[in-house]
Amino acid sequence: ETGKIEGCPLGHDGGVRALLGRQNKDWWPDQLQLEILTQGDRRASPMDEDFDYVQAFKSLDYDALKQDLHALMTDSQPWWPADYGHYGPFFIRMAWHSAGTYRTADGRGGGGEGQQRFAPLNSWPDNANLDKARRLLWPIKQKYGNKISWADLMLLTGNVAIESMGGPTFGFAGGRADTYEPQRDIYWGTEDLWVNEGVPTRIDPEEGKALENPLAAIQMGLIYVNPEGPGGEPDIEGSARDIRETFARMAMNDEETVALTAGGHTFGKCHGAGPAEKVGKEPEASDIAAQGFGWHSEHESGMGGHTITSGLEGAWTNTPISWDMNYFRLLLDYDYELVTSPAGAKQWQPIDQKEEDMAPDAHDPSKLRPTMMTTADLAMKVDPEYRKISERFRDNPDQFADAFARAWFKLLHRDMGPKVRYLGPEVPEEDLIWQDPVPAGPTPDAGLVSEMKSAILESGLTTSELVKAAWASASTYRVSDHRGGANGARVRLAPQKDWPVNDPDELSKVLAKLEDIRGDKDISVADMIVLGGTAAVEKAAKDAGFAVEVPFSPGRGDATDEMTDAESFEPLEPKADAFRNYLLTKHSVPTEQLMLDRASLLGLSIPEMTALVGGLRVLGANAGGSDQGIFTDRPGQLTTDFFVNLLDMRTAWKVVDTSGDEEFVGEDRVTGEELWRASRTDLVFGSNSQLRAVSEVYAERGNEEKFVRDFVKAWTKVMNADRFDLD
Ligand code: HEB
Repeated sequence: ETGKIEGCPLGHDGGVRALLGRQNKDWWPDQLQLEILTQGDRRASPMDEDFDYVQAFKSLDYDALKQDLHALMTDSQPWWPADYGHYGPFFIRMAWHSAGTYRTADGRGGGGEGQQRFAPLNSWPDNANLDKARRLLWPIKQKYGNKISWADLMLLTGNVAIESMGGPTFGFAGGRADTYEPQRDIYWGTEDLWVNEGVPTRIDPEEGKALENPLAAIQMGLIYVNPEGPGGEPDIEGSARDIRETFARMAMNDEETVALTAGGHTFGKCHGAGPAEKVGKEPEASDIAAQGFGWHSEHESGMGGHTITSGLEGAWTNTPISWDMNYFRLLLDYDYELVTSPAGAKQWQPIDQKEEDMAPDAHDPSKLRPTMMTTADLAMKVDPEYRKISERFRDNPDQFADAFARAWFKLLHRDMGPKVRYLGPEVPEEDLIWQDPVPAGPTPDAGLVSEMKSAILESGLTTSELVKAAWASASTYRVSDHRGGANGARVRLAPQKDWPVNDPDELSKVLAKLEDIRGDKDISVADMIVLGGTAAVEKAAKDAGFAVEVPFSPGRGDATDEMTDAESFEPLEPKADAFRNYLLTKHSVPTEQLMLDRASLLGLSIPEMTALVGGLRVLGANAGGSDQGIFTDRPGQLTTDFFVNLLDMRTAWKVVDTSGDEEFVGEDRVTGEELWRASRTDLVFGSNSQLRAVSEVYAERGNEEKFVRDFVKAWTKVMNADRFDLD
């Protein structure tokens, strides 16, 4: 059944594919199914419902925490002794693997929720033994409690580790609140097997196999690439190809990739002291007495000098706990030969290595060990582009340090969204283009807002036009990495202004008119766009007989092209948007599932999604002038007609022959007269039992006003989704 979605790299639908991919239940059938306790609005989180992590973090003694972390680095514990007496490298790997699951296609993954604590990530082969790294942190987590989340703590610890070994950092921001259950909306792939079980690699040029969207790892259970090379083969060029593709999906270019890999492997070592068969099951499959630990090893002491993690063995440099230039020196100055580690992994060893270039043994300073490189490391030397960068960095240590510090900062903060979400004393001043900066906007007073509102409503722009422009602007927001949204008015910049879903000609007309109305008044275009939609919704409610006030929070700013990395916005383009009844091309999953994905990225609940779809239909928000789903004879009024007519037994539905299964016609059961046209995302509100139950509520007599209230609430939530500056 995996064949269904392979080779259909359409992207943006990763969340719904989560339904098709392997889930924790499939991997670990015996795992406790705690979800039965999160049914019926019961929460998984033990925190008070009004717990506010931002406030809690603000009361943290940040310097004291950092001091404790510095002390922890060299406080070796007998149950997991530190290599070279320093846990720094181990913690850097923990932080990198926490952040490194981020992928640009859907913004999911990353270190923002502390998901490394939960399955499947806590048990991925690539995360082997990081259970111990997190456990080493427990006394500090326990000490500082609510004031520091696991998500922040894991990443900060990586930062402090770099500092404590003399490495360069660019700053650090807290602000990542923990979640208390595994993410269920993320798609990691459909494969039944993992990397350690011989799952095939996802990129295979010979078979014409490209990496499926939105995935960013090359085999199930890896963060990015296989260190031993594609599919475990020591093919250095192939490794370079895989690294380039996967790091691009983590939003990293070649320079950032070289800086990160070389900088990371300036520290620490690989662990493969003995045969891999000696290592027991991953944490999620381990014995109850192991208390969350996995990978129990029967190889001698199972720890310290006997540790087996990746199966590769050895340090990259002769100075594994200090920041210096030895990685590039050893990489570029020596020739390498393929050897096999004690665990049987393929790795590379310097030919005729001088004694002074060998690494100390991690647990017996009297011994020397040859250094090593993985196939992935040699890509930094063999690939022509990577090599140019490696040589430049070798010759310019300052450039290397700066590039590493910046790329590391980006790695850790890429999914945090706008800078207003950054907390703590180490937030860097400098604005970075990948933060999608938005300048502070003016704060128009109530008088000006109501003047603008009246002018917009008198301008001749229709409800449909105004609602569509506001929706186009705000609905790019994704809760996964907090990018997009109405702030910045990037809907008037490339590439968004040209997205087909936004009906570019109509949009540019509406935007020009709104700017015209604004004139030289002190209100941003971003505000005008949202205000237009908001005013139109308010009028539509009034026309339906309900006097409601639709909340409007001014204060947005306008970004410019210079502040916008246009290319980085491309993954945000909706290829399907149920809210506007838009489908560019048929996907490999049913269109109604794409609706769930977008709703999930907008952070909407089932009722919120339902109210928005039903409301937007009667307001005429469809893209491209489609008449699907407009089940009303009074469009432009905020009524429950969508639900009433959808659920009316007078209508019988059938698929329109030519559409595959995307378009339907609703006919009068008795006369055969055509009444309505509909898409799958319209009809699913009548066919799916759960969505039908919610639709019934909105179709019931007496709930017309409730619908208006619910719609307005959900609308406002989307309009303000990126307003982290509001309380
Ligand atoms: Fe790394 C380690 C691979 C990137 C940082 N790594 C490691 C290992 C391996 C790898 C195999 C070993 C493990 C054990 O323990 O055994 N990486 C890799 C790859 C890649 C990487 C393939 C892609 C290219 N890294 C990276 C980055 C970073 C890092 C980006 C950061 C920045 N690592 C690291 C560290 C370490 C490692 C620090 C060490 C750890 C210890 O020592 O414990």
